[in-house]
Amino acid sequence: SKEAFEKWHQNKYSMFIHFGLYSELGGVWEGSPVTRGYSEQIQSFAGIFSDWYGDTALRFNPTLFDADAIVSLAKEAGMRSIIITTKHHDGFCMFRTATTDYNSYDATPGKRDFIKEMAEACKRGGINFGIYFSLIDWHFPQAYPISSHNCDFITPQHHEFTKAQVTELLTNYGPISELWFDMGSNTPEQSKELYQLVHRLQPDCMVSGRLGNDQYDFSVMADNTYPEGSLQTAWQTAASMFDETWSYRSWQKRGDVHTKAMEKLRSLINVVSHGGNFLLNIGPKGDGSVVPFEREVLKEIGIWLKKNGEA
Ligand code: FUL
Repeated sequence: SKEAFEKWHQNKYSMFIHFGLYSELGGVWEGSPVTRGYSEQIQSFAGIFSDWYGDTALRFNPTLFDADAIVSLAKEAGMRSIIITTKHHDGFCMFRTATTDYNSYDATPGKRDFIKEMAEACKRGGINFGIYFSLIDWHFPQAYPISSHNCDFITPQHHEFTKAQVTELLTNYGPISELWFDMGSNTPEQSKELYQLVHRLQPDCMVSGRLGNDQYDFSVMADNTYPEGSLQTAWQTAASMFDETWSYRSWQKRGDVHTKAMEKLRSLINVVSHGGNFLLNIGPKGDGSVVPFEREVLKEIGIWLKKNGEA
C-alpha cells in the first residue's frame, strides 16, 4: 500500500547485518585466508563439505552479541531500521525453527534465537526491524552441495520449506518492516506465492526485488551500486564497508576510519537525494562483537548527520 511505502521510505538510512556461522570462520579455512569471494559464502568458495562446515556450529558461541547495544549504535549512527540475516546461502538459520535442527537454537552451545533478540531490541529501541532471507540454501537436501547456485531452479520441496520458514519469521517476531529476499530463481508461480504469503501474514511488510519475477515492493540495486539518477520506483542500495565481503573477515585491511566514513556518507547522500533508501552493512565477529572500525565509522557518520540536522 501507499502508506506502507511511505513508512518504509522514511527509514532512509538503515543498518544491514551479516551474521551467521561464517562469522565464526572469519574468512579463514584450515588456517588459510580464503581470498576468493565474499566471506559469508566461504562454504562455496573454499569448497567445504556441508557437514564439515556445519561442525562450526559446535563452537559458534557469540557471547558478546548484544542486540540492545547494536540498536543503540544504529540510532547513534542516525539509522532508522535494522535488517539482519535470518538465513544466508549456507542454510544455517539464526532463529529457532521447527523446520530444521540446523539453527542457532538447536545446534549451538548457547541455544540462542538471534532474530528474537534483535526483534525485541528494535522494539525496545523504537526502530523498525527487517530481515534478510536467502532463497539459496546449500544445506537443503535437494540443493546441490557446495554450489554457489542451487538457484538454477527451486524444487517443490525447497519451496515448501521456504514457505514454512517465512511463515515462522512473519508470525513469531512482531512487525517486520521489510523482507529482503535474496538470489531467487523461483518460477513465476513460486515468487507470486511467496509474495502473497508475506502480505497475507503482514500486509505492510515491504518485499525486495530479489524475490524475482517482478513480485516486489521495492527494487534493490546490484551490490554496492548506485543509479545514475532518480528512479521511477521504490528502491534501495545496500552497501558493504568493503566491496569484497559482507560478513566478518579477520584479515581485512581496514585503513582509516575518517576516509571510510566520508566515503559512506557520500554514498548515503547520493542515494537519499535521489529518493532511495540506503542500507549500510556491518559484519560482527563470531563472538558477536561489533568490529571497532565499523563502530567508529558509524559513529562518525552519526555525528555528521546530527551536526547537519539530519538525524
Ligand atoms: C548478495 C549475496 O550473494 C551476498 O552474499 C550478500 O548477502 C549481498 C547483500 O547479497 O546477493
